[in-house]
Amino acid sequence: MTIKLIGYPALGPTTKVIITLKELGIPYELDPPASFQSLKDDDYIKNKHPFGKIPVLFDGDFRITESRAICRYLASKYQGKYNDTILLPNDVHQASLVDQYISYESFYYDPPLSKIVYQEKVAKKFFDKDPDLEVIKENREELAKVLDVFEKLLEGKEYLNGEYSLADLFICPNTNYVYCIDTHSDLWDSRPNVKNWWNRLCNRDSIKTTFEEIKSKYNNTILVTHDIREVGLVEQFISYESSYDDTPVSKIVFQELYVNYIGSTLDPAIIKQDREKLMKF
Ligand SMILES: N[C@@H](CCC(=O)N[C@@H](CS)C(=O)NCC(=O)O)C(=O)O
Repeated sequence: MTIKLIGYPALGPTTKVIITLKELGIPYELDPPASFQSLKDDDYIKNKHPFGKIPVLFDGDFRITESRAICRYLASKYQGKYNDTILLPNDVHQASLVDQYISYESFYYDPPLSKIVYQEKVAKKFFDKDPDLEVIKENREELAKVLDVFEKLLEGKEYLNGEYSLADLFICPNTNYVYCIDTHSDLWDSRPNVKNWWNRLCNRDSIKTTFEEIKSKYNNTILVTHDIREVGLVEQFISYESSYDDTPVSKIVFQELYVNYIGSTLDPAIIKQDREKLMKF
């Protein structure tokens, strides 16, 4: 049974799941939602994600939401099935340590990073707001402190838990967004252990190809296939078209083309009136 992933590949949580699927060699189908607004439809909330979010994964009848939970599920069920990659160790102590690093990632590393992503990549594009330089500065400082700790944690190790795991994988999507901004890459590059770790991660096949796809298809912008503003604007223009423009056009079409067929006579006053309306639009 093919695994179906609902999400937009260039958005961090969906990217995490895609990297996990690739790491484990699991075949899957991507099913991007019709629009961001559709995530709030009753049907979507009832049958896909109760908070109206992406990603959502279906494995046959089994449905699971939330990127980290999805990736853990995939590793627990499929690791070892299609290749030898291990993302969650079988040993209970090692697995618990991976959970510990995931917790560092979720609660210390990701929050300041996400705030920088929001200011740099989302505020202008989606809300037409200039990035708040004070927020960026504060969160850079916070992230720098976290990276100082990571620098020590990575001493003598290739990955956070020694061996590569979900903890390393989870940091990749948002780090990629911020690292690609020239004014922020120093945060990683100025710390030798962190820098080597990040380079090692970027050279993994699954991560490299995923980032290359995001760069070539989406130019490292947060959302491109279904840009929230473009979708909103298209819907707005459809509404203009059906509510305003189409009404006088339809009346002229009726007068000019159909009245003959129904044995009636053309009414020049209606045509004149609707031509005037149409010109205003
Ligand atoms: N904790 C969730 C976060 C999911 C999330 O916030 N997804 C965003 C896209 S990156 C979303 O669906 N936003 C739609 C909305 O909030 O309306 C996860 O890791 O899956």
